Amino acid sequence: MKSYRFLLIIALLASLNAFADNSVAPEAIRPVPTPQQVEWQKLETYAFIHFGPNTFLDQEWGYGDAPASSFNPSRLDCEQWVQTIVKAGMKGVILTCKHHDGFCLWPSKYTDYSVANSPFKRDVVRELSDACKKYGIRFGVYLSPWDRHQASYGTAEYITYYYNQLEELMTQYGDVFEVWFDGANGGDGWYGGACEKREIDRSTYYNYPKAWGIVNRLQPNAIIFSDGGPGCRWVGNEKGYANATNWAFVRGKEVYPGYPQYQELQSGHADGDMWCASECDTSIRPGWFYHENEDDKVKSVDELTDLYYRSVGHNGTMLLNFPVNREGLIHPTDSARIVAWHERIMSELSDNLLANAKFTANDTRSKGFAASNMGDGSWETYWAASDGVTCADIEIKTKKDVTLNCIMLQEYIPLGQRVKEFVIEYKTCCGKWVPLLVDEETTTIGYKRIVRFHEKTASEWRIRILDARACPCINNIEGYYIS
Ligand code: FUL
Repeated sequence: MKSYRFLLIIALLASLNAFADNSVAPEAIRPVPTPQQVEWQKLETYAFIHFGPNTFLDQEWGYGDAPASSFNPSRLDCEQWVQTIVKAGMKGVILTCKHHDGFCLWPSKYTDYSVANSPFKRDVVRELSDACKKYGIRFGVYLSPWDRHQASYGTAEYITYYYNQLEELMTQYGDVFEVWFDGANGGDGWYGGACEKREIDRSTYYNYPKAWGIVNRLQPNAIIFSDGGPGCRWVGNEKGYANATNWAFVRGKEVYPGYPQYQELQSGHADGDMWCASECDTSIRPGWFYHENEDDKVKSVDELTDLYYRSVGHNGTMLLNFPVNREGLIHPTDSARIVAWHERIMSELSDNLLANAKFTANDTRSKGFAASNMGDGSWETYWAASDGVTCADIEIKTKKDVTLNCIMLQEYIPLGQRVKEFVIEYKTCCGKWVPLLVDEETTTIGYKRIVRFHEKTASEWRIRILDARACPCINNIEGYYIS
């Protein structure tokens, strides 16, 4: 058995280039993420903004018949949005450039139904993308395929219109980190566009592969969101959480925007062949758009904190919506709430009580670690078991007793998501290993798994990996006490 101080020594040796030997790295197990998907998942939290005529008409799904003059914010300030988002520790923002009502927040040259014909006139997409550049966060685009304004909706002409608008957004506003393809398309009895009878088959009408081709060509680093990716997937609910068991893959040929078995997306497909991690979207208020009567219904810090642990802590990302109000600002209650939430998360996860612990494993690869060349001259290190070993124990010893009620685990995902089942134990004073009391299943880990449990005090802990798709590769273990 090899003993080492987990990441510390590994990082030290890596920096000395003492083991720049790729032969120690396990083989990847498919599916694997692209480097862009890995970077995207590391963003962890980012914001959504819903804003448009609905804001002024107290609606959620506008019919596309509101006059452009209804859009008239009195003191819009995209920097105020971005400052709030930055203070909340979030790394990007996605704007509803066009929602289902078809109104465009930029002066699209393909329609007169846009800000250009509103009393407001200004290009909101420009102002937000500029603010993102100024404050160093990512900018993303939501462009609803479903359009209830365009008379051509339902015909091939609309598809050309949609692609043209996508091109405008992909070329005129700098780098885009994510493009949101909303699967919503009305329900039974809903009409799509001004003249459309509900006859389209959304799985073929939009020719999504072609739309995704436009994104790939013009914004090769952008992550494409839809129910089934290909970049990241909807989590199958709009409540902002993923299941504890959560695979970052789906059966690629099966899932499409509007996928009827969408509840499966809460856990992904264990036998999936396409990497497609989950994005957990929800709104800080009940609605996506602003409604004055929801000013006292903003999610509490407790609720938001719980959602963080069940999204980021369940191997997903957290996409939290702010309904910008009629002034064109994030409401002060929402700003204060999200900043308080960020402070709470920061304080709960700031003191890693396992930072100086000693980690040992009952199986390791020959050199006690593995290193992968990132292709840009840098190396990433992680603990990995020998090839063929799919259960292994990692023991953790602290110098003194510590009280923990939370452990964070991370897999080295560039080589695939591996762990299928694990249990966390502590050693009692009589030397007996006892499992911690966890209120949810301990199955998958993925990019990040945060396990909260009933607190225990001990100086010896262990992570028992009971089953994995291939030898486990773990690159981080931290422990916290959340008071
Ligand atoms: C849904 C839409 O119908 C809602 O209005 C909202 O935009 C949400 C994020 O996605 O599918």
